[in-house]
Amino acid sequence: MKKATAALLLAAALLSACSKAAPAQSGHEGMDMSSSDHGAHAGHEIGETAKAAAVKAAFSFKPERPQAGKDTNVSIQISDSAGNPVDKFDVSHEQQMHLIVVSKDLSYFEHIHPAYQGKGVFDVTAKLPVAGEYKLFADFVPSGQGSVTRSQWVTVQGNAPKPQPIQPDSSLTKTADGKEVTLATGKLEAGKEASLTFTIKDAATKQPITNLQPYLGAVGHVVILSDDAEQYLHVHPMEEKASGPDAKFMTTFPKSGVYKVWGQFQHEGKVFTVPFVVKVSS
Ligand SMILES: [Cu+2]
Repeated sequence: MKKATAALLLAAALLSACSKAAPAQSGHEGMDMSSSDHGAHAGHEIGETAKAAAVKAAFSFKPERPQAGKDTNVSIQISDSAGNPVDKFDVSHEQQMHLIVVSKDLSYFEHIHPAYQGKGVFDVTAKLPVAGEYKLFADFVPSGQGSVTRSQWVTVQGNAPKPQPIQPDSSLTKTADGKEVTLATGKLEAGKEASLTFTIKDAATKQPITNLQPYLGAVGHVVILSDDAEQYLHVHPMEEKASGPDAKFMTTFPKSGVYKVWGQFQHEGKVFTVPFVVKVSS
């Protein structure tokens, strides 16, 4: 009798554990950062070479449970399929690693550059402004292996603000830091090459800006995420040496759905970021 009860309890415990695990697996890689293999099973991006696909990234945070608005140290250990540190990285767009940090609702976006510390470890201080879930994307190039992207969810403790809905923009003209930026796209279809052209004007005078400065070695940078933060695209301009008012990018959206697009440009020594939300049809 006692045994039967114990078995039943165990079965119940297993069941509840399973039902808890299921949404985390289908939704995202899980927010519990205590486990170290999340980076590894975040999956490799389309187009990665076989060798690059075996590259693992283990993210760790200090403090282990990041606090809203406080400095969080993010450390990323890169290793190969055998678990040995990868210690040679190519510089891509002036940096050995690009790290994109977004909140789950994509209302928060940060693009920072972890510094290489040796032995496969990159390090950076990030600020996660409010409670809630965040996803980090590390972009890097292990020498001779092509570009790699690895991601990790992390939770900032506390009462998270209500997520902001991600809805396609009715107008693709935005103002940021005194610039008026218009995004022109052709028809956006999943799996087909799409062009994204940003045209930048002075918001006050409406004069085209023709002296954009190189930002990370190019006229601009574009990061694109699907609304569930599963599809990540880092796009570089067609003509890196352009200086405005147009900056043209080409990319291919892997699936249909809603995507957020951040364009980043530099003018008079200051980087500005303009977000757009677009819909990609099937
Ligand atoms: Cu970067």
